Amino acid sequence: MKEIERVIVRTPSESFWKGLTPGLMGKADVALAKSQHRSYIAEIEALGIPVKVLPELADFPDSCFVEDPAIVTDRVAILTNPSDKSRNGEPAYIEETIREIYGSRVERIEAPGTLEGGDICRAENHFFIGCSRRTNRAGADQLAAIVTKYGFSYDLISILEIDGLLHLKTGMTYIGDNTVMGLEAIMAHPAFASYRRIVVDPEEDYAANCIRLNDVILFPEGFPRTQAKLTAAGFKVKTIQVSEFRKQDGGLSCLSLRIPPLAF
Ligand code: CIR
Repeated sequence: MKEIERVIVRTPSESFWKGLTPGLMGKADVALAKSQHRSYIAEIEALGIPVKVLPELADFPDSCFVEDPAIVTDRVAILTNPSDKSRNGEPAYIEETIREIYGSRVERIEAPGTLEGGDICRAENHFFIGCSRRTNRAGADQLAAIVTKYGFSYDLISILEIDGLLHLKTGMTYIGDNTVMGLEAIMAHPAFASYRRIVVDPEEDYAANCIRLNDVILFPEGFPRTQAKLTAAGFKVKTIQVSEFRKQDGGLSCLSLRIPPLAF
């Protein structure tokens, strides 16, 4: 199955440790983050998927979390409007790369709407749009209108009640084959009722964010109980170390834009 044709990432810069985070897990080690990032790229390339590596941006400590400033689909790309001042300039730095691929098929979230890609989960022709402290209702409504225009359906999912959850995808992943995986509080939402649901182990919340790359699930190292659930459900899992990105509140999905074969 070929769902991802190419991937875009951005190298973490020396300022990486200064990014937004409550800091509960200590200060990130930049050298280790860079090395883990190289391994992330290597894992993707090993699957035969080409990776475009964008240069680091020292003025934007969180800019390696490239999933947040843009949303990519087979039909359109959307430049977002990150809510925090320190990240709000990031879409401008990825626009050229996005336009090289999507040409004029690029839409944009505008103020007063705010939206970050981490809140947006695509499941085939359907979008789960998270409303969070980063993605407000105006931003969610703008995205809903855009995806509808391009033939997708959607559900809005508020995560405001879930303590400490940054983005919707911090707490869930669509892993293909009509299956979602995530925190119990999210999996209980009626929008997921028609999916096969895998609840992450209560001690392993961080494992709720992973990525499916064609036939493989790239999964964070150190969460054996949830990993076992995925394996038991028939998924092929490959683990990777991402401790330094976790310290900055980022997961595996945040580190890349995964572009499917274009349908236009
Ligand atoms: C932030 O707070 O914006 C970054 N430190 C982490 C962003 C993680 N991105 C994501 O979940 N998509």
